[in-house]
Amino acid sequence: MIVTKKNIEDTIIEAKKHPMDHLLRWDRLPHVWCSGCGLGSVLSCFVQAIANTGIDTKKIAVVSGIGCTGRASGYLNLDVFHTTHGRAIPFAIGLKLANPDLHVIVFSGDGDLFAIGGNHIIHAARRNADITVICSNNFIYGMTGGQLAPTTPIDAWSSTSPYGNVEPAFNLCHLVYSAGANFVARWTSLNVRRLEKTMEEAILNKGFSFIEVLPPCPTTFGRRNDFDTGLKMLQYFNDKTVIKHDIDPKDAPIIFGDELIVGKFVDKPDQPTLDDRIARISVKSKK
Ligand SMILES: Cc1ncc(C[n+]2csc(CCOP(=O)(O)OP(=O)(O)O)c2C)c(N)n1
Ligand code: SF4
Repeated sequence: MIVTKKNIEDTIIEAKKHPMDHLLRWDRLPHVWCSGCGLGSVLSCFVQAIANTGIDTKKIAVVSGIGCTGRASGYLNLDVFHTTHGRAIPFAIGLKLANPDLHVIVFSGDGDLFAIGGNHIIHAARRNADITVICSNNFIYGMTGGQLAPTTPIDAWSSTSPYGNVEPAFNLCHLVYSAGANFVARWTSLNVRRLEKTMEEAILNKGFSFIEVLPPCPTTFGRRNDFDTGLKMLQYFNDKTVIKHDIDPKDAPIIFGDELIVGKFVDKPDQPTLDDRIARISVKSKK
């Protein structure tokens, strides 16, 4: 090949391409997330997991609510929906019921899914609706300035608990498991390989699959709670994380200062899903 300025430039452009480029919307970047925020790592695991599943991307839909986490859907080069506060789950269930061949994935924040959206998520789990939910739990309402969330650990500081939080936090994994979820896991954003693998499994699992991911939020949670850089929070995760698979999620509450239990807690793929039950009545009604 004759070496020209043009083909050197083409080679450089080619080398700069990332293998996951096709799953991202480059026209939407740079993203809005703060320096040190863990959401970029979580999104990176997510696109890699999608690629690993081998599912035709035309058969994937991603739904988010609002907040910093909710912005993730806008960066994906897939069929994505940035919905209203707390309504990602009913939107996702509607998509799945209308087109059962779709793999529908909800990617949203702890405030969005378990505060205003709390009623929807417990009923989606109760029905064992065949969707995947990835919940980024940064222990706070990030985007709106660090207000107390139902996940804020007891004693933690937030903009609306200036003397420390007096309310016990939800254990999200226990909540969805006790409601009926058949796949439940928790990782921090530091556990990238495990998180990626678990995301792949959750997307392929039939039934209500739930992954809680803990990313650092140095800006609104961290700076009020001695983790003013992303690195400090990651160091905390590194020091405190203990991996336990196949446990009852009730034994894995998040209490700051204690060991932080992560792992694939529940994987019971044989439970009938909402789709299975609907298919059964459609067969009966045809008789
Ligand atoms: C109906 C409604 N009420 C309030 C808001 C304001 N709001 C925007 S983001 C947000 C908090 C989101 O928290 P979380 O889901 O934990 O996401 P994070 O920003 O922490 O990733 C709230 C209350 C809104 N957008 N819509
Ligand atoms: S406020 Fe927190 S969650 Fe939101 S982008 Fe900044 S660091 Fe990330």
